Amino acid sequence: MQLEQQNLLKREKMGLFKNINIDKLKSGLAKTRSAIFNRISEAVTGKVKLDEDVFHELEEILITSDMGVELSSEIIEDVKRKLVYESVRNEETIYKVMENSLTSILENSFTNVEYEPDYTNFKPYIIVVVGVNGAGKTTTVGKMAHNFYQAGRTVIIGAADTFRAAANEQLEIWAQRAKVSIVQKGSGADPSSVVYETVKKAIDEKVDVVIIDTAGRLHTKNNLMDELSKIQRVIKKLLDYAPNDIFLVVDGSTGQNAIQQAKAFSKSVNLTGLIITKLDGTAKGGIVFQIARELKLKIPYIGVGEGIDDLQNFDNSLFVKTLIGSN
Ligand SMILES: Nc1nc2c(ncn2[C@@H]2O[C@H](COP(=O)(O)OP(=O)(O)OP(=O)(O)O)[C@@H](O)[C@H]2O)c(=O)[nH]1
Ligand SMILES: [Mg+2]
Repeated sequence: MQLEQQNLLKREKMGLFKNINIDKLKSGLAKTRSAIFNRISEAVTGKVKLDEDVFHELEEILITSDMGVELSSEIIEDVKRKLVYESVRNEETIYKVMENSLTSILENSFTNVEYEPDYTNFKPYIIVVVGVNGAGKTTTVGKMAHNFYQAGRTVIIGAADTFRAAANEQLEIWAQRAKVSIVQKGSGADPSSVVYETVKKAIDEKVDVVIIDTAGRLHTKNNLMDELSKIQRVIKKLLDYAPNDIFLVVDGSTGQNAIQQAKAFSKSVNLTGLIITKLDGTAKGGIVFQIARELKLKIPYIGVGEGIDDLQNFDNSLFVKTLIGSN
């Protein structure tokens, strides 16, 4: 048996592959974790009584991590209410109660926990990745392709960023790393034509997943946003159920702006989820809670580094545990 085929069988046996690595999450979220966890520890250690000053300090910590003024105050009120039922009110109890409060924010914001494309009913399953310049789209497409390949799926990447000359080369390198195929045309070609060819090839070759990379665009530029609507229409013409997912990639270190971007992109395409990247580079990972709460869009993945393995499946309770320490 060919080595490649053996590998494929091995990967298929693994079944539903989730890229969740607790150590990676921990190191990737270290900055936010220390901004929240270590500072809470400082705020409560040695305090005989948890008075208003302590709660005020806790609220400040949450605000500094970018959870927003309103949400932070709501969390602290919830923590206070929950603490009433705790017989021992020490540092450990504070963490437990906070973990509880933060997890429920995510749970109440979206029902998804486990993102898994429905390959059975939709083949090929089509994912389009959109976002402003430099958000991390191309990198995310490469990492996502790797995740699907690891799950034993066949993947084609469509290089619909025909705007920048270097974009093709960058995506091609990612396709090689992830061991998947790619469809590309010269720079300046109509992005929709690349999309058409990619989806057509996926149908002909019975490929499981298509991931389309698109050019970065300012969400305030109408003509560029129209181009995305056109891509969506072209896909639908070939497959009436598609695209299955349109993911907006947002840079986690840009804070509130992510929410504005999501609102603007939603006007041109039907966003189905958000991928928050570069959480490793920021101490303000609390933005994830604000984003989840305000947009109520699923978060299939988060980016916690530049490596191929650094696109981690998002899991509500694991995310909170990683930030608040009981992991
Ligand atoms: N630290 C870190 N860097 C990331 C992450 N995701 C992407 N990057 C980096 O962000 C930079 C921009 O990433 P790209 O993938 O090129 O972004 P893009 O959205 O495709 O950019 P345009 O196509 O120019 O709009 C690169 O240097 C990536 O390595 C992440 O999760 N963590
Ligand atoms: Mg790109």
